[in-house]
Amino acid sequence: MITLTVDGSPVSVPAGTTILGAARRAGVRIPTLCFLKGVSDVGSCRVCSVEVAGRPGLVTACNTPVEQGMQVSTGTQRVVDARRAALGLTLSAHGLNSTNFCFSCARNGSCELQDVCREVGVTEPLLPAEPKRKPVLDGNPFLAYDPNLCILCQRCVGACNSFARNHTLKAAKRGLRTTIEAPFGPDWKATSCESCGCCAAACPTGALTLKRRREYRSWEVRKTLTTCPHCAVGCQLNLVVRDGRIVDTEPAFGPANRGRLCVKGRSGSFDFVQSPERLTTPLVRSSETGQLEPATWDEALDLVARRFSEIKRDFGPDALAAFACSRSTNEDVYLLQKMARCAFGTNNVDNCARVCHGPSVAGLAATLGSGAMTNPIADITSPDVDVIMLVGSNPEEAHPVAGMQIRAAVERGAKLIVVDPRDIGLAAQADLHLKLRPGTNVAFSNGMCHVMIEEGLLDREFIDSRTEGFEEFAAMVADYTPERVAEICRISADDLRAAARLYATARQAPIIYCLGVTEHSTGTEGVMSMSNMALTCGKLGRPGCGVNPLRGQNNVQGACDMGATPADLPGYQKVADPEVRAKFEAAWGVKIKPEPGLFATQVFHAAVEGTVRGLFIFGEDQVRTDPDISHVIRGIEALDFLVVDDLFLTETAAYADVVLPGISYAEKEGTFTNTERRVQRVRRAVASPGDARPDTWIFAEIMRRMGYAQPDLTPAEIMDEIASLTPSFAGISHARLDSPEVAGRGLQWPCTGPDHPGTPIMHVGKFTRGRGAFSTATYKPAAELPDAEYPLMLTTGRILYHYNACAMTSRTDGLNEIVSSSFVEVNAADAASLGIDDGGRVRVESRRGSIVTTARVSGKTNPGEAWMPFHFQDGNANWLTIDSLDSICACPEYKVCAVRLSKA
Ligand SMILES: Nc1nc2c(c(=O)[nH]1)N[C@H]1C(S)=C(S)[C@@H](COP(=O)(O)OP(=O)(O)OC[C@H]3O[C@@H](n4cnc5c(=O)[nH]c(N)nc54)[C@H](O)[C@@H]3O)O[C@H]1N2
Ligand SMILES: Nc1nc2c(c(=O)[nH]1)N[C@H]1C(S)=C(S)[C@@H](COP(=O)(O)OP(=O)(O)OC[C@H]3O[C@@H](n4cnc5c(=O)[nH]c(N)nc54)[C@H](O)[C@@H]3O)O[C@H]1N2
Ligand code: SF4
Ligand code: SF4
Ligand code: SF4
Ligand SMILES: [Mo]
Repeated sequence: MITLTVDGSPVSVPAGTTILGAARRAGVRIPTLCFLKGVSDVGSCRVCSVEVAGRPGLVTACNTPVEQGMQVSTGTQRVVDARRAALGLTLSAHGLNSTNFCFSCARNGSCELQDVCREVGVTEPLLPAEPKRKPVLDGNPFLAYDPNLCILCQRCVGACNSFARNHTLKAAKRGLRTTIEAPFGPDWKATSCESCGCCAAACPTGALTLKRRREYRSWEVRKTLTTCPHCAVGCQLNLVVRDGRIVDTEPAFGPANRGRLCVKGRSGSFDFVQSPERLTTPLVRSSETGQLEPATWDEALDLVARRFSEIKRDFGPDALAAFACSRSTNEDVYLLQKMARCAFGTNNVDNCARVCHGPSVAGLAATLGSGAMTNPIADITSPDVDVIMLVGSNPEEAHPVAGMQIRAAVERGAKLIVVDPRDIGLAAQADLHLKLRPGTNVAFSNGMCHVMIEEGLLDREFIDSRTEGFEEFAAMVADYTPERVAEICRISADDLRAAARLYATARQAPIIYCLGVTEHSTGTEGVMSMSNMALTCGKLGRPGCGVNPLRGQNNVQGACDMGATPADLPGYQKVADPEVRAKFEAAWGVKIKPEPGLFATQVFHAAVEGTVRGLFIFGEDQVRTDPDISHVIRGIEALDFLVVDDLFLTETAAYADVVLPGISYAEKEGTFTNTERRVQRVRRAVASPGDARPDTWIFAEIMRRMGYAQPDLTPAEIMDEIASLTPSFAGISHARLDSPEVAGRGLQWPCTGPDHPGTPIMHVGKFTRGRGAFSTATYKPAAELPDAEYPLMLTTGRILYHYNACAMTSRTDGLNEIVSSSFVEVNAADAASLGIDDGGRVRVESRRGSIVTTARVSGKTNPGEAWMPFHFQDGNANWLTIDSLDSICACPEYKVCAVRLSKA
């Protein structure tokens, strides 16, 4: 600790604290302008200048560290004069003149330059403003840079470099002048800018802004704190509302994002809410026209209840099934599964985790006892982490705010191992990139463990005290010599050895993985292999370690936690367990079947066979997102009765007998659970459109009309019911989440009582299942390998700017402007031999279907391998993908199928 005085008051602070920090601690306010905590402390504006006894010149408080015995004065005449002069100069650079004044500026009223000038009492520029106007750069769909208003404080540069870690913005020297090189001109697309807007959020003036900022003034709006509706990072943001319309977003300081947002959260999270294409009234298929026609809620709900009841009576409850929406709240999902179990009477209920991280739930439960991310994002990207191993995960595009924090960890010195068949962005920063053949993860990780065991890099004490099954496992991996694995995975044996050494010898090293591991016919085995690596070298139950699936949808963790799965009631309590059933039967007043229901991916097969006849789809678009679309359509057409509850008339909804308009996250109260098991609040910011109704209201109405007396409960009351039945949620309530104690950090389950603080790191001291279990899964090739007829291996995935079937992101024009149509990435060698040019149209065919799309020729994939996103309907990859399913939990093999390419 260092003791100093600020304006005569003594204060003690840790070494390394700045004068500004010490003054704040002492309760002394020093005005600042260019300073932004954690983002920028270049000291360029000199507004924070202070006097230090014994030093000739003034020093900038924001970046000068304290020293023992320092005497700081913040209000002497010399300081005040200097501060006013500095601000006067800044105001001159700000270029206010007859064509350019505060009234016309987007930030008028929320400008930090205005604020600090008022505080310091500066009203005039020191020098006359330059008359010459520089052009405004506004080629980017979301962002604009007006150099005339720029005060060269460099906060934007700091935000891009140290916050977004994207290094797109630069401060350059032109002679004596500093200039900001902001790439928002006509050729902005050629830069690495991700349009995240972190720079605009940091700019204190109206120089670098979101264009939409021009449309409102700060005094006209109110803000609602909520959770991003896209990916499972769970960024906290404010929806900015004027006159009942969302006009903007602002980042909040949530535990996972700490002030950051990506382009989808910042700019893609509200246009869909107020899109004119939203469903506003129930639709019922007319027996006369065969078309979906508007209907009243009574007509629609009575029909739904009558048809489902008839199917139940004639074919039994298991002829019904329901799919839950992982984009919606925990409270919605809980009630949906309750509808399936209490009104339908079936365990045929599932959610999109089936096609996504179902293998994580199953594989981690089998090896560790709990199917969730073991450590928080801040922990696995902290400065203490030595090595990050990223397997089949592209966080810069799919979990961008986690990606920013991974980039930061790597820039701070963490080593990075990327295990991915493609040159994802992070591969360029990797110390080792194992560009393995898709579908070979189990061989890779068996090889890793082989090397760890062979070279004595294992943690014997951890293995002995905390795991079981090691001897059998070690015997199995003995066959996976680096040379054999290198051949299977098409990587170098030396790289494999190097990766094993790097990972095993690190003190803190998390495995972060995603769909490159799960979406395979051997996905669950792939996940168990991730556990094997961590168990072998004792990297579990400790900070900065663990096995960390980045979950996909904003609330897919929650959808699984809430029991929208065929074998589990809420909190992974097994339907097969008589005690569990007895508890729920007593609470719900119904009998629950002991047999697990069908997996979602089995339901369309069952429909074709005639065993499932009625289906309720809540917020999923399988006709775009399930593998082998032709098969999905056959299943859907075979159903007697299909109900879709969505925000939009999706491809799937177009096949429905009844379409029900639900409401979006911005129109409801509730909670989402992010990938860190963190339950966070979702809050109503605006009214819902037309006659759209809360999804919970819809489910309760159907339940009642089918004869189950479900009371109308508020989302807070539903959470209380969840807590009363689910030990791991027992301490969670809306009241507690809104309380000052918890607000802003949420609660990470397990949270077993009202005083339980939640659980940031799992498996500390003991695994949820007792001992960690090694898996002895051996490598099995993917279900469909390339052959003479279909010689290329196709793998599919995501890009930054669009989300799944684009139901939501396609309503934002700026995102569509950046990219809005399908493409396939082909290796240059394959393209050359097929006569395919970059940008040319190509036909892609598999045994299941054929599409035409645009070729992107590069070296991103290996020869013999192609990659495409599945977002775009103009060439949807899912006409091609195969519905071969994971043998344990029925996840489809989206990541491998065989195709052929030809010039179209
Ligand atoms: N922008 C955006 N973000 C999203 C989504 C979105 O649609 N758009 N969707 C959300 C959802 S639902 C999910 S589940 C997540 C998914 O997030 P991710 O899983 O990160 O995304 P993907 O692009 O599907 O696949 C990740 C990587 O797996 C690699 N891969 C393919 N096959 C293999 C293999 O056999 N082995 C290995 N090691 N790697 C392989 C691919 O090359 C790819 O880089 O993203 C979420 N976030
Ligand atoms: N080829 C290929 N295909 C894939 C994948 C892949 O990697 N490759 N990934 C798979 C994965 S991981 C996933 S998760 C699936 C995703 O597949 P889906 O779940 O089918 O895709 P989404 O586009 O997220 O669909 C969500 C729907 O919910 C609606 N919705 C959102 N919020 C609400 C709400 O509050 N209430 C109501 N009623 N509706 C709401 C939206 O309008 C949208 O139509 O796609 C899978 N498909
Ligand atoms: S939008 Fe994001 S990536 Fe682009 S310049 Fe700004 S901070 Fe950098
Ligand atoms: S654009 Fe804004 S943040 Fe960047 S240097 Fe100019 S005034 Fe500062
Ligand atoms: S990283 Fe995910 S949660 Fe965060 S703003 Fe982007 S899409 Fe939303
Ligand atoms: Mo997903």
